[in-house]
Amino acid sequence: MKLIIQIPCFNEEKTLPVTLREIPKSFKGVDEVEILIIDDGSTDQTIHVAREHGVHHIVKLTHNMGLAESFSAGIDACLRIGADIIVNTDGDNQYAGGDIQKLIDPIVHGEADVVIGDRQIGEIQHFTFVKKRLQKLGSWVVRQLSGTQVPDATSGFRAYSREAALRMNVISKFTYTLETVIQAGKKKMAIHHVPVRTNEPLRPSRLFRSIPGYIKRSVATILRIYTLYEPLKMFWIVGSLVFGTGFLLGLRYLYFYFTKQGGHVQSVVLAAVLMIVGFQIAMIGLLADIIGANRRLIEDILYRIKKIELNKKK
Ligand SMILES: Nc1nc2c(ncn2[C@@H]2O[C@H](COP(=O)(O)OP(=O)(O)O)[C@@H](O)[C@H]2O)c(=O)[nH]1
Ligand SMILES: [Mg+2]
Repeated sequence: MKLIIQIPCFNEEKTLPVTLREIPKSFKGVDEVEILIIDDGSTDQTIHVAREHGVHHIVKLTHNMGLAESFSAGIDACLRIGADIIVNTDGDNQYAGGDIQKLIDPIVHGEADVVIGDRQIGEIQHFTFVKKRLQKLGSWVVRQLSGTQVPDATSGFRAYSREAALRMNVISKFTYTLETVIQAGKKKMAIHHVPVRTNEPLRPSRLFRSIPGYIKRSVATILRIYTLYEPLKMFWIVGSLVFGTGFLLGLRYLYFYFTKQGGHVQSVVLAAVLMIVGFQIAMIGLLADIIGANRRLIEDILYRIKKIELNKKK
């Protein structure tokens, strides 16, 4: 068993040494441990610091591509290097390196494909009240949509089995955390969660800068990914709402027509328009569903190609 711990880094020269120091050198059930950092176009000495501290692999992106791209680049590299388990942690030592064993245990024992470290948000002192509420709400929405029990969906402290990593395709540019949970749920992977400890912050969060921006991007990501996996449901819900509004308006018109000697012709026009548009939205859902079937086939081909590619190298 080979474990690779990947750390996405963007200008982490100050905190990376602490993060690396906290990571144990060996783990139960694992023969080899290697560390990989993804340098997302850092302008500081991150790479130099990483080399000095004995990081085994460095994936260097030439300019800042964002966390989601870095995560995918890291997963690709880990698979090529032959990882059987991939752990992702942050470069600011937010997560306790000492809990990596807990994170990988369910995968080592063959019980899980994905294990998510639960920070137990309610107990973190330095999170503001609003941040706690938002994270909890976000996790609740993701649980409903993904059909999983993940308590902390935005946690970046996770372990993936090789199979799970091969099947994962990150599409969004902003956050991979929510997307991968929904994907894993929809692909019926076994997702476990374990309580993990967090450390005091060494610097302020860079991903959670402004509340409205964070909400906007999270909602957009969740909606997009959910639509990707359940296009029929999504379009039918929107279509039925529009159609239903038109239908009720039509009934109202008929009521006035028969009881009060005539309604307004404008409401008939509006009712008809809404019903037609609503119906068409629902029909687009069918089209999206057919396209979705193709995506599933393409994903399966991608999975097989990755496997062939990687087996050749081994
Ligand atoms: N690749 C990449 N990583 C980033 C970027 N911004 C933050 N990170 C990394 O993402 C992780 C979490 O970032 P952080 O600012 O601590 O956000 P937090 O999760 O809200 O605490 C750290 O390992 C950062 O180095 C970015 O633009 N690109
Ligand atoms: Mg952090």
